Amino acid sequence: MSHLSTLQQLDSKHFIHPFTDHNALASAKTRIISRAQGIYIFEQNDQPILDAMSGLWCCNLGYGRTEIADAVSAQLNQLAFYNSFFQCTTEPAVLLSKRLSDLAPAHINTVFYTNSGSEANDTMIRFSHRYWDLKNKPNKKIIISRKNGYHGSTIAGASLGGMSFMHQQFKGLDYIHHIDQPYWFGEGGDLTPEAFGLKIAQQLEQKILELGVDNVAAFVAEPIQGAGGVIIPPATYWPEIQRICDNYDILLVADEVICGFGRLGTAFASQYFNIKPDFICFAKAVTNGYQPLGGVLISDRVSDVVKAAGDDFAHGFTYSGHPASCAAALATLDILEKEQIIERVKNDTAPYFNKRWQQLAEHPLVGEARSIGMLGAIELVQNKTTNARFPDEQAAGPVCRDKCVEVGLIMRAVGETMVVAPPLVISHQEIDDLFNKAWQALDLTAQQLKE
Ligand code: PXG
Repeated sequence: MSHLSTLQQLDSKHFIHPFTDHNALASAKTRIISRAQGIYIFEQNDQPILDAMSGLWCCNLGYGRTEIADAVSAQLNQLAFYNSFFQCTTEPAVLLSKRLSDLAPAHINTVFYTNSGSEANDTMIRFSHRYWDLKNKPNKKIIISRKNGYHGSTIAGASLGGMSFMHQQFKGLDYIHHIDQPYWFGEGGDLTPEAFGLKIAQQLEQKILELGVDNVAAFVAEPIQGAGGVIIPPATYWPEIQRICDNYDILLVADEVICGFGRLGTAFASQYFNIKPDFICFAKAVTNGYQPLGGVLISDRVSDVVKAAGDDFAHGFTYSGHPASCAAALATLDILEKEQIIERVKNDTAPYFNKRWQQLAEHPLVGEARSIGMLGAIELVQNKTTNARFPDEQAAGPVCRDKCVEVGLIMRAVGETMVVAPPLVISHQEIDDLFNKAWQALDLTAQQLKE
């Protein structure tokens, strides 16, 4: 038996994968990725596959970044671990806190570290509750989030998330409430995008009034929904959300686990949309995916109150501010700065990517091609005039995903929406490669669905 088959057998027997149908996996066999360079990943057979999902929305600087690997290695050799409890810390954790504060909007100057985006969202709930308790408003405990949002898979993260298929498998927290998503293509009906954006944002106001303003702590949303299908809200949406949060004194949380660190050509999407969140949740690209690290950036108005409380904020993880993860993040931020990646995305890479991506709208299978920064989505439809979908038994998304792999491209299928988040360092030529492969995969998908 080949080494590959042995690994696949062991995998099938011993490894429960996240978000995976194991019957389907057993018949398909796991694909084992063995190496990667630049924006390409390789399986055992050595065919390059263009990774238009940056790992899982995280390897924004591409693969093979020896500077990050070396920084982690040097830190592990000098001090592999020490905690940041009990009035201790380590140098990388301190330096990273300063760097992240500088990168964040001006009203944000402190950070709390976690190991993941899910824990970042748990942490922002802990901070929200603590803040309102300290402000003598102990009833403010409710968090409002959105249907089809994604905020992770801990109990709090999954409760915040609005994925109905996840809620069917566990009991969510009862103090989390959901409003609709600003998904114009799917749910906009006859409204213009602007009118729809306003209407959906105003659901927040209605929900606050329904639940009682004295009971609501915070509203959380991804600036652009990632896992939900790269849903770009109409231009009217974010200004109205900000107005409502200001008006009712509700904490605003931007979950930037996907949007942060240059994805939209700004350090954070909050700067792109000109919103003023009280918390920014981050993870993923902060280390270019090289080490697990997440956290919450906290506004001065919240952190001043929590710091001044006079007793412990009783929250933390063993690995909050792990020195090797912080060293990876520092090396990542060094590259972002040295190679001027955020500016390049804004002025060059994203405009070119957007131009090419929009051309996919001409394909017979595509009802809409939308993009912003270095995020793109296409809606697969059976009928381009009416935007009618394929019937369930024909579902185009999974077919298209497989066809992409066949032609050497990783795109993610979110139902009937294909999404990409390519590495920010992708060149024009590689964007052309991405476009050509996507078109080819769409042709093959159309052909298979016809048969
Ligand atoms: N918030 C957002 C906005 C995310 O996208 C998390 C929180 C949770 O982060 P952790 O590190 O706990 O996974 C995420 C994660 C997908 C997919 O299929 C997306 C994520 C994770 C796994 C799969 O698109 N996003």
